[in-house]
Amino acid sequence: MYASPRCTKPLIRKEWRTLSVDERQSYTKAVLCLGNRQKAASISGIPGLRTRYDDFQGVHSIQTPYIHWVGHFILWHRYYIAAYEAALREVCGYRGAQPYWNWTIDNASGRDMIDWPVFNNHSGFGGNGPYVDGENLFGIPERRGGGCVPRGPFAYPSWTVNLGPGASLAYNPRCLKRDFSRPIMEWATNELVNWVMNVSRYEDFAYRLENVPVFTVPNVHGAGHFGVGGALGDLGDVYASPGDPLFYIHHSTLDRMLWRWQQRDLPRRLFDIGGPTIPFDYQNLQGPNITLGFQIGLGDLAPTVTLGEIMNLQGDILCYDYEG
Ligand SMILES: [Cu+2]
Repeated sequence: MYASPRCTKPLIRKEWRTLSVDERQSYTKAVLCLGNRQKAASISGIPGLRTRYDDFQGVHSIQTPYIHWVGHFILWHRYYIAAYEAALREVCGYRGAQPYWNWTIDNASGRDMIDWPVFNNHSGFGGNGPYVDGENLFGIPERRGGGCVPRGPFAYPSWTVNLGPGASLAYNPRCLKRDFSRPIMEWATNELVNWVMNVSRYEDFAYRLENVPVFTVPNVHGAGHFGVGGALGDLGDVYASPGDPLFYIHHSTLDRMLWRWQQRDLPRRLFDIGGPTIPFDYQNLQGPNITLGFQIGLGDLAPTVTLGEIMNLQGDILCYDYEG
């Protein structure tokens, strides 16, 4: 009853392991298409862009200082993923919806990370890189990789990460790297998910989702980034992390958490918003909180919208839902 008349057939986003092998491969093929088919770069001012996939990584990179540890963190990424999903469908003929990766199921399974469905070489995103020695600035525990992902659809050179590392926007094609850390990945439990969701105000939900950026306090967002990216992998690079296609299935899970939380009291939570406009300014010493009228953009990838316009997954702008 809260759906817009413009959204009659929402795309249904499913958990990765519930897709058939064919469906999984059609998704990774579409990602490869975005990354490999040379397309005119559509974002101006980023010299390193070569592909449509790079457009997304580039937009994330230039906005990184403004979209993390702010009230709109999860909503910016909601809109970003929806634009990515649309590009997979419109540019690469993908017929499905953006999948999500429920890591709590894998953690509860007790299986080795390398045996998890998302890391399968044939029907997933490939696995860890081989162990290489390297600087471990944050002291990521039990890092196990760091080298180039050797097999699967995103092995070099069929897949290249073109931007980064860090905030660099120069063309710097290189292999995709992963550096698994089981203890960090294991943060992502049902218990932690429930802790994030067990609040009544959006502001508190948003805070708990990101939590403080230290490696002694668990948080679900960091679990996916640093559990897979570790110290040397791309997913652990705050700016360049969308260079690893896993970024999008990880972040979809966070978006699903927000939607599930909103659905517990939809009439109120379609309109409840808060949290700082300036990173870490939770006391509002430097600026106000966000409001429903706060605008976010994705450069040339999609029109600028207000947060109020993307609160509803079945509104005038977005049109999708989550299964499971
Ligand atoms: Cu991000």
